[in-house]
Amino acid sequence: MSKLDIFKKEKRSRQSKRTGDPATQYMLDYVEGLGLDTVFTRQKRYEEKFMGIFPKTGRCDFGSLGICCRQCLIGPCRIWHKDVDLPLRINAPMQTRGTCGATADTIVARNWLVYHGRGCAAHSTTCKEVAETLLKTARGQTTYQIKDTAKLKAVAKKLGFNGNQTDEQLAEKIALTALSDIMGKPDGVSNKGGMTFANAYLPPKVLSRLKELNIMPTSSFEDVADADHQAVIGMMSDPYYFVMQSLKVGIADLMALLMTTEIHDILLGTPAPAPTKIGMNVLDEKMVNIAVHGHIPTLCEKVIQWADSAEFRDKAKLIGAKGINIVGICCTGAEVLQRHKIPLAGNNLQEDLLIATGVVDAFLMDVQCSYPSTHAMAEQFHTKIITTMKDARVSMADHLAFDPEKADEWAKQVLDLSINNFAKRPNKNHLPPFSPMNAIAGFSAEACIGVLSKIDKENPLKPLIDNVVNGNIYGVCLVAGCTSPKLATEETYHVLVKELLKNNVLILGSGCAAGACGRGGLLDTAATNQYAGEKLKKLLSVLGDVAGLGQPLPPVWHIGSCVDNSRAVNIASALAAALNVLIKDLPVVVSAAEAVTEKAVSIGSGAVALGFPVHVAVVPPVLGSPMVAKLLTADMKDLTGGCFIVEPDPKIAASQLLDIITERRKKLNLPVN
Ligand code: BF8
Repeated sequence: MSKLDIFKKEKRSRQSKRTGDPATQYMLDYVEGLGLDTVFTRQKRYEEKFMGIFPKTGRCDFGSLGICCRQCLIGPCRIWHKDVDLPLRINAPMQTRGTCGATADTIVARNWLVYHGRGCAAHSTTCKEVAETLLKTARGQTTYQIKDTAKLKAVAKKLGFNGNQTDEQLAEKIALTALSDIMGKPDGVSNKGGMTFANAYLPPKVLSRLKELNIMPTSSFEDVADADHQAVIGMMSDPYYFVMQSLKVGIADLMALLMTTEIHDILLGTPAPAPTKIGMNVLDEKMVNIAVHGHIPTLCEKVIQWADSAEFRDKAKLIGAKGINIVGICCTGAEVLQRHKIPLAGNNLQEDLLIATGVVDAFLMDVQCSYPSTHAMAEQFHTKIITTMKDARVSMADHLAFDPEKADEWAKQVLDLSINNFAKRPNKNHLPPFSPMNAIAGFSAEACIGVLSKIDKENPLKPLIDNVVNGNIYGVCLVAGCTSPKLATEETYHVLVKELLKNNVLILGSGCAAGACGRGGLLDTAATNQYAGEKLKKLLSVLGDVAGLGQPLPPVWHIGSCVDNSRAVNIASALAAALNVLIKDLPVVVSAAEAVTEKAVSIGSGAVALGFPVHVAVVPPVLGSPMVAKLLTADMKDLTGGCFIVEPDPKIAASQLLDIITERRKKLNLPVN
C-alpha cells in the first residue's frame, strides 16, 4: 500500500459520519438548513472542491505533505521528494529542491519546527499571564487570594524554597521563578542548567537523558526565539536538528503547562472529583446563559463569584430570567468544570452550533481556539461576543482587556452586558432534544493520590504501582488534544477509549478530548460497568467505595484542560521515579487522535521527548520527507524512547497502543495478556 493511502483512511473516517455526538449532528442539520456555514460545512466543501484535483489527500498535496515552502520572498516553492508517489495530476518531472536549494527534508522539518514555536509561545504567554496574576496577588495588588496553601507549600518545597516564609513570600518566589523560566533571566543570561521547574519536577534519569540529547529547555521564550532563528534563511538546513529543536521547544511547552497548572491550583484551588453535566443542553432557555471559552480562567472565576451575588441574581430576575447560568466551552470550560463543576456545553467545534441555539446571551472569549468565523454566526443570532485579552481581538466583539487588578470591575461589566443582552433574545430558540450526560470531573494528581492514600496512607503511590504490576491496570492512556472536522469527530475517541478500556487500560482525559469522552458518556460511573475490563472494573469499584462514592469511579478520569496535561506528566514522573525507571519504560501511552492546533503539535513533541508514544489519527504534514517521517515515527524510539504513531482508524490505533503497553510490560517483567 502506498504511504499516501493513509489519507484515504482519514477520508473514510470523516465520510462515514461527521460527528459521534447526536446533539452536534442535530444542530449541524439545523444550521446548515438555515443556509449558514460552520467549520463542518467548510470542511465538506473543501473536500468536494479539492478531491478532484488532489485525489490522494483531498487537500493540496504539497501542503498536506509539508513540502510547500513559504519562508522567503523568492517562493513559494512546491517541490517533491523522489521517493514519494507523485500526485496523479502531475506527470511532468518535479523539482526536488526549492529555488534556494532546500530539499524536501529541510522544508518538511523546518515547517514542522515552526508549528512548535507558535504552540509553545501560546502556552508560555498563558503561563506569563497567570504568573503575573500570582505575583500581583502576592503583593496585595488584586482581590484574588491564595486558595490552596497546601499546594503553595508543596510547590515551594519542590523548588527548594525555605518553608519559614509567609504564604505571600512563597507565592512571590514561585511567580518570579515561573516568569524567569518563561522569559529568561532578567540579566539576559540564559539559564544554562535548564528551566528551574523542569529540574525540580522531572525525574533525575529523565533529566540526564534530556541533557545528553541536548534538548533540555532553557527558557521558553529563548527556545522559541532560537527555533525562529534556526528557521531563518541561511541558518539550519539539517532536518535532524530541526526535529531535535522541536523536541526542546515541546518540553519547554510542557513546562509552561506545568507551571500554569500549579499556579492555577494555588490561586483558584486544586480540583477534586465531583458530579457535573456535559452536553449542549446544559444551556437553559429560562436563564441568562454566559458561555466561557478559552484558556485563562481567572476572569471567569470572578464572573462565577459575582453571578452568585444577590446584586446580579436580582438584576437577572428583573429582566425576566430565572437566574444566571454559566456554561463552559473548550479549555476555560474544562478549568471551571474541574474546579466548580460548571457544566461543559461544548468544545471548539461546537461554538457556532451553541450560538445557533439562540439562547447564548454572552460568549466570553479569552485566548486561543476560537474560530475566526464565530462573530459571523453571532451576527445571525443575538449573542454578544466579549473578548477579554489584549492578544485576541475579534471583529465586531465587545472588548474588555483583562487586568487582574480590576478583575471585579470587569466581571461586573461582563454580567451587565450579558443580562442586558437577554432582552434581545429571538423569540424562537432551538436547543437539541438530548439530555446532557452525567460526568465526574476534577481528577487532579492530588485527588488521584488522595483516593489511593485511603488504601495505603504511608505510601499512596503503592496501590497504583501494585495495580499496574498485577495487571488490574494493564496500562494508562492519556487522551488529549482537540476535536477535528477531518475525522468522524469525537467518535475517534469513543472507539479508541472503549477498545482500551476493554483491555483494562485506565484512561486519563484532558482538553477537548476529555469533553468528547464526556459527551460519549465515558466520564459517567455507569460507563465503568459498561466498558471496563473485569479487572479494571473491580479496581474502580473498590476505589469508588474508598472514595465514599458508593459506586465505581468512572473509567475515564477527567484531569482538566490541555494545560493540565501536566498532571499526567506529574503522575508518570512520580511512577517512573518510584520504580527507578525512565518514562519511556512505563506502560503509559498518549493519544491526541484529533489534533488540530499548533499547541497540540508542540505538546505532542514534548511528550515524545519525555518518552511517551503519541498517537495521532489526523495525518501530520510530514510525509513529504520519508526521512523526517521515519525520524518521528521510528528512529525516535532509539533517541527518547517515545515516537509518533499515525493511524486514522481508532480500532487499529488502540491495538497498536496495546502492543506498546504489552512490550513495555514485558521489559519490566510484568505479567502480560
Ligand atoms: O488547549 S484541545 S482545540 S481548546 S488546543 Fe484548543 Fe485543542 Fe481544544 Fe484547549 Ni487544547
